[in-house]
Amino acid sequence: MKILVTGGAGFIGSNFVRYILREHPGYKVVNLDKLTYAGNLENLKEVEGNPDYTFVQGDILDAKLVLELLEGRHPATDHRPLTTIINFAAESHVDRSIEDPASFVKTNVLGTQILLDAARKAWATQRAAPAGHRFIQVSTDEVYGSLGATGYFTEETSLAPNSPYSASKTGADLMVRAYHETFGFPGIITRCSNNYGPYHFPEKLIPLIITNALEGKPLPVYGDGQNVRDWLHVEDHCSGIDAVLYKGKTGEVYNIGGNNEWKNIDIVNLICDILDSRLSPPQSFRSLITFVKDRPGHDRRYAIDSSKIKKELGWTPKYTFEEGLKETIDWFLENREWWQGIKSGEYLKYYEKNYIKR
Ligand code: NAD
Ligand code: TDX
Repeated sequence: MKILVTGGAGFIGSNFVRYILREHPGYKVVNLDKLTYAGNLENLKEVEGNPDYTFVQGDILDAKLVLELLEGRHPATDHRPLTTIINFAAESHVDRSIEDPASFVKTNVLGTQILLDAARKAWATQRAAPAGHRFIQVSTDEVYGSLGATGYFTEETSLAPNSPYSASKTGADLMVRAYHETFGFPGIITRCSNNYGPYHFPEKLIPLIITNALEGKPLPVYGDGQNVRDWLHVEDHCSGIDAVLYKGKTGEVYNIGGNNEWKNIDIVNLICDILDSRLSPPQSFRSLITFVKDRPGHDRRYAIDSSKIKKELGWTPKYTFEEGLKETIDWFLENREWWQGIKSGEYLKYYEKNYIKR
């Protein structure tokens, strides 16, 4: 299989690149990533010399570059056409989307449409897709909006995004759907709940709380801390995408979730307790918890019904949350240089010096 992964230097994409090269030796993976603030080649050190892996720095909005890669005409690749696209590339942080919605529309909606068009051209798709070709759109449960105290998002739940981020992901999903309906394009959409795990960018709740605690900084909890998220280990998300890659039906949507709901304040307390047991500080890390102004339009509750992917594709998550969270906290304890570099801004200088050849 010859795969174009976009956004493979980010949190989930880099975990997926490592996962796929480990689980499927011989697969060829080309990673196209713009290396925004969230992209980090340190995440991919482990696969750097792997002959089955190629990194190309570039933008999914660059239609010419995407087509060159898909048709095997790009000089950095081995001149083989690529038959699969897994689109992770996105602006992914809700808070940033409130500050700057336009960049989310550009990358998430227009970027996805440009990828779809390039794939359509490269794969010469008219009403029927050539066998074995696949476009997987990595989407999110946030497209369904917010739940009340009960109920779950199924694949049939109507789309009701509440933030510019989730609206842009919804736009992308609808574009994938429209290409399937109109052109017979082999698109599949996955919608996953909140991920956590190694290489999670420290602007998101779990890594922010772990790293702020280790720095002795306040642990900001938005609003009353009662908002609920459904957390899944990133490796389990990767295995879900892998199942869809093999057995998913084109034109379908698959929800992926951990059946693991937590109130934000309970997660923050749990992280503090694990850190207390690991580091025995003079005062509990809980003393750093600070309630702050709520996020505007803050979705109250997400909860995913993932029975379809379980029943139809045989996927099951492997991690329990307690085990996965402890492992993740240990990863952040052992990889201080990684997150300290990002948080101090030193990483940017390091990265410009080492990676960007202008
Ligand atoms: P991330 O922000 O950590 O990584 C995004 C990556 O995309 C970065 O490497 C960045 O450099 C790259 N990128 C951004 N714009 C680009 C462009 N124009 N061209 C090429 N590359 C570009 O995000 P993440 O948390 O790893 O999320 C990956 C995908 O999964 C996103 O599509 C997101 O919507 C989706 N998702 C995330 C979660 C979650 O909990 N993090 C849950 C469900 C779905
Ligand atoms: O400092 C914080 N304090 C806080 O209380 C931050 C950063 C977040 N929160 C709250 C907001 C949310 O209720 O924690 C919850 C999780 O927040 P984020 O980590 O920002 O994630 P969320 O908004 O739920 O979106 C995430 O999951 C779905 C990803 O960022 C998206 O890319 C994904 O689609």
